[in-house]
Amino acid sequence: MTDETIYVTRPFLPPLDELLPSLERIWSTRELTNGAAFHREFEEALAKYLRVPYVSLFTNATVALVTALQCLRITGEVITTPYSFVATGHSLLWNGIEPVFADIDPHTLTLDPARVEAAITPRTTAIMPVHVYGRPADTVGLQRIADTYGLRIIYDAAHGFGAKYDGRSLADYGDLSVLSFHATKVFNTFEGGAIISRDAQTKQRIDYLKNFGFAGETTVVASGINGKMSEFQAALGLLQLRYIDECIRRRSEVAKRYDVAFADVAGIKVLGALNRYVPNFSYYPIFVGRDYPIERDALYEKLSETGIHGRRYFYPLISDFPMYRGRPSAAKAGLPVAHQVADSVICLPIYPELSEADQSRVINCVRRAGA
Ligand code: T4K
Repeated sequence: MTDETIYVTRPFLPPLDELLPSLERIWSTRELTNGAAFHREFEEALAKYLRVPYVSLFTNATVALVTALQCLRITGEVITTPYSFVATGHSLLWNGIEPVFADIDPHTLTLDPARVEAAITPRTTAIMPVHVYGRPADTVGLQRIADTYGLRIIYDAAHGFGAKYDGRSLADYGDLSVLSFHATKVFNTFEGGAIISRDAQTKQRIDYLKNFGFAGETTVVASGINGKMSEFQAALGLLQLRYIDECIRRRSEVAKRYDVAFADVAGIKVLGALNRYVPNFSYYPIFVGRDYPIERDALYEKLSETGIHGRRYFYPLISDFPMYRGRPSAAKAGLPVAHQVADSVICLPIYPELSEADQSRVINCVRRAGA
């Protein structure tokens, strides 16, 4: 047994020698960025792999979220979830949009359509749900509300790469969808992200917006940002696509072992399978309940002392950070489910190269921590 630190995730990297031909091409062409050959190739390859209409690559998902909101000219109030990474809320603040928090559903762990409906005001223009841990939001319920009230939906699908719901990629829902390719994600290009759009005109606007608004050498049509993915990232992404199915398969093995190991542990709840859903096993959250002998934070500390870096994704809630907590919708009383979930979660290590021996250390710690 090893005593080395076990991290919540370790990025998968393809063999370096397989990347070298791409690097040589970049070195010889001197085309490093601004939508060159690898960028175009990767966009096409991704659209094909994910079976989505249009892909616009970005430097990361946060800039992609900011741009997605600008693309649809979203203003006023947007109803969003407190149970996410801060980037979800920050993308609204960066656009001068008022985030309105609604409580989550205990099964999807993201926006509960009934709570969304109750939060709508004349200033509401859009909904921003998250496919938490790469599991689907209530896409049907949320779309019904959006259609009834004339609202747009931008999905934060940062965790959703490779997951499918009802035979469609999770990135294929809503008006726009945003993926992350950050180092800690199922599919990584070091940093990276993408917006998935439905028609050529929308993709064109996104592509202007991510390139300062340039529509030609001397024409600027919008106050765009610099959100472009570099050629290095795109070349790496193309190579990563060869390995993604095997990565997800290996993650599924890890998840299966956890499922078996925790099935009889009183007070530890895990997320089960869902109908019509093909998971990507991006995270392995456990929820520590009252029947477990010690509290969530005590288990978290025990794991840390043993060299196991679990993460409390997502604790604290976005609504509890200083730039959000003064808002009426951030009050604890209105978000009971989100608080209960955030106070009980720990995400355990899961990644393709996690060894069985290391996973056993994690399992033993969780099984024995309360004993
Ligand atoms: N929306 C949602 C729902 C998101 O979860 C995120 C990002 C976004 C939007 C925004 O996407 P990006 O703009 O990032 O594309 C991490 C990530 O930085 C962040 O991307 C991610 N969500 C969030 C859930 O987790 P930290 O602060 O937990 O990362 P860090 O540095 O503590 O890394 C966690 C573990 O991963 C480390 O213990 C070790 C390992 N690791 C990490 C890195 C960066 C490595 O082994 N190698 C590495 O290079 O935020």
